[in-house]
Amino acid sequence: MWWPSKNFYGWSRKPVEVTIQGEKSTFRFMLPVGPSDPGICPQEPPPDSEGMVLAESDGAAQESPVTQTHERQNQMTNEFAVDLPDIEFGVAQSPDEIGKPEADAKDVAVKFGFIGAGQGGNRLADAFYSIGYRRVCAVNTTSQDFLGLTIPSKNQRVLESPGGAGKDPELGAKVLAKSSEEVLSLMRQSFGADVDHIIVTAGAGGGTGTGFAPGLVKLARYYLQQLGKEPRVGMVVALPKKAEGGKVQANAYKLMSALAPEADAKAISPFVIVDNECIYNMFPALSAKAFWATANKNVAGLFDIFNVLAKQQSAYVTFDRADYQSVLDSGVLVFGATKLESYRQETEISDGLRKNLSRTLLAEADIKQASHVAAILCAPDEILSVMPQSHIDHAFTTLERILGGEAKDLVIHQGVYEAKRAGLFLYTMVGGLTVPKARLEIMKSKAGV
Ligand SMILES: Nc1nc2c(ncn2[C@@H]2O[C@H](COP(=O)(O)OP(=O)(O)OP(=O)(O)O)[C@@H](O)[C@H]2O)c(=O)[nH]1
Ligand SMILES: [Mg+2]
Repeated sequence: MWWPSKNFYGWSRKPVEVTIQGEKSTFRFMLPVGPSDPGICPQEPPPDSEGMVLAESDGAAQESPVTQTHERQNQMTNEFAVDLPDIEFGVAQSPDEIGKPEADAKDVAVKFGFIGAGQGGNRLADAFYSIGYRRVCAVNTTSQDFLGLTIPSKNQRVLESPGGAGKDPELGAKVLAKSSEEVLSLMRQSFGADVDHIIVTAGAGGGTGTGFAPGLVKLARYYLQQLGKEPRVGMVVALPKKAEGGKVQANAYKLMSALAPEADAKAISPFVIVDNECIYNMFPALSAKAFWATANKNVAGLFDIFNVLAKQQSAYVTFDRADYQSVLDSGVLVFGATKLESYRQETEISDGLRKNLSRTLLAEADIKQASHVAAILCAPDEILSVMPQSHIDHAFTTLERILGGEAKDLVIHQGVYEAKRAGLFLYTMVGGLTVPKARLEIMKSKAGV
C-alpha cells in the first residue's frame, strides 16, 4: 500500500462531508506540510519527530483516508472512464530517493552502516570508512568537527543548531529531535537499502555525541524497520580518560547509565565500550595527534577482522556468518587480539588467549558472564602444518575454563585460518556481558554526581 511520506503526513483533523453522485461520505484530507518527499514512506511518524499532524482514530474512520479516496476514485472511473494514450512514463526521480551507495571495498559477511555523532563519533566512523566500509555517515552540530575526515562530504551533515553543543547533551538531544527527518534522509542516501546492521558511534562526555546517541539508535532501528528488516542496531561508545573534566565525566556517566539497561538486555547489540583510559595506559608515549588516530584504527580493525573472517573459507575450522551473527547479537562485548611470539609449548597458545582477554582497549567487563565467544587463530601454512592439533584444543579448552563455560551453556565458535602475515595471531570476541558498573562508578565519583 502506498503511504504518504513525511511531508504529507497529516490528515485534516475534522472529517469533511462530501456528496458524490448523490451519496454522502465523510473524508479526512491529507495535509501537505512541505514539498513532496517520495523516499521511504514511513507508516508511522519517525521517533522524536516534530510538527507531524497525525490521523485521529475515531472508530468510524478506522480505514486509511488514502484507501477510501482510492475506492471512491475506482467507483467514479466506471462512469467517467477516459481512454488514456499509450505512453512511457519512466520512473520519477527525486533527490531524496533511497541511495545506492558504493559497495564496501572489501568482502565482508555483514553489511554494516555506521553513523558517527559528535567529533569522537565522527572519527570512529571515519576509521571504518578508512578500512573499506562505504555505508558510513557523520552528523554533528558544527562543521569544524569534520576536519580531517575521509568520509565523503555528501555523507556529512551539520544539523541546525547554535553551532556546537558546548558539552550540553540536552541541547544535543533537542537538535536531533528537530532534525530527525534530515537524519533519516542522510541514512537513506548513505546506507541505501542493502544494509544489515547499523552501528552508532559516539564519544560519551561531549554534548553532541552524548546528546545524539540515544535518538540515533531509535532512528536507526526505525530506518531498518522501514526496509522490512530486523532492527539490528549496535553502538561503539568511547568513555573519557580519567583526566577529562567533571562535566565530561558526568555526561558520560549519565549516558552510560541510560543505555545500560538496553545494552544488558541485548536490545542494543553489539554494545562495544571503548575505554580511552585503557588506550591511554596501553600507548602512553603517543603524541596527542597520533593518539585518537591509533585508538580509532585499533577499534575499527578489531571489529572488522571478525567480519572479514566470517566471509572467508578455511581449510581448517571455519567461523561462518551465523556464528558471527550470534556473537554480534549478544549485547555488551569485548574484543581482544594478541600476536604470539612463541607457540612451541602447548601452554603458550592458551596463555596468549588469557592475555588476550585481559589486555584490551575496551572497558574491563566481567568476562565470566560471557554467553557467546568467538576465538580465532590465524597463522601461515608453515606454522599450521606443523603445529600439533593438541595445542589448539588445549587453547580452546582453557578459554572455556577462563570464561566459566563448563558450568553454563557457553557458546564457543572456533576458527582456524591460514594467514599471509608471518606469526601466530589470536583474536577473541566475547559477548553476553553487562556494562561494567565499577567503571561507571569511577566516572560518577569523578563527576561528583
Ligand atoms: N576513542 C575516541 N574518543 C574520542 C575521540 N575524540 C573524542 N573522544 C572522546 O569523546 C568525548 C566527547 O568529545 P567530542 O566527541 O569531541 O564531543 P562532541 O560529541 O563533539 O560534543 P560537543 O563538542 O560538546 O558538542 C571526549 O571526552 C573524548 O573522551 C576519538 O577520536 N576517539
Ligand atoms: Mg564537538
